[in-house]
Amino acid sequence: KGQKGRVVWLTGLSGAGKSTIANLVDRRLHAMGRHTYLLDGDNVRHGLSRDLGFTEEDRVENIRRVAEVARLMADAGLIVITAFISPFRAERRMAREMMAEGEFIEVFVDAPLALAEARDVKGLYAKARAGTLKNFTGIDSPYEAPEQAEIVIDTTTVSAVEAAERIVAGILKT
Ligand code: GGZ
Repeated sequence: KGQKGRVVWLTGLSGAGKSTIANLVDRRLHAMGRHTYLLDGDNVRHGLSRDLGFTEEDRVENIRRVAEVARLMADAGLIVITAFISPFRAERRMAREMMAEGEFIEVFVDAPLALAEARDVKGLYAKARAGTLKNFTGIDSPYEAPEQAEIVIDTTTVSAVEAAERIVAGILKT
């Protein structure tokens, strides 16, 4: 019997750890024989959304496209894992409403701005503070934290591996 599609929607600041967790979830499900697909900036912003930047308008369009593609893939029976900042509640709600009840799992990868900024793995926060990178989430572009996420990962106390385990458990029980 084919598997039921799911969209596992990770949201959080740049540097919160979304991609790391998403990759772990993807690998773990794959190892269990599940058919998955990971959508993230690496495979979307260089292709499907290559014409888009980081203005509010462009982010809204980016997330709309990601949601539509995720829905198509979930319709085909895949467990789709998405890892985008997706800063706006309205667009996350739109993505949720495209899916059948229970097939959309929102995961808030919660990292305090101060922590993400202190790590600054790619040096983007420094550029945003210096004003050379505009519209940076958390600095001069908003992030609307989820209020109804199915899963909340407090990254100050939960490791990426543990986060992935919790998410996989959450997917398997629904
Ligand atoms: C936020 C930016 C920006 C601006 C480039 N604001 O940490 P990263 O580098 O690897 O992940 C961030 C990624 C965010 O793209 P998304 O497609 O997830 O954003 S959204 O959901 O809002 O459409 C960051 C990099 O792109 N980046 N400029 N101004 N992040």
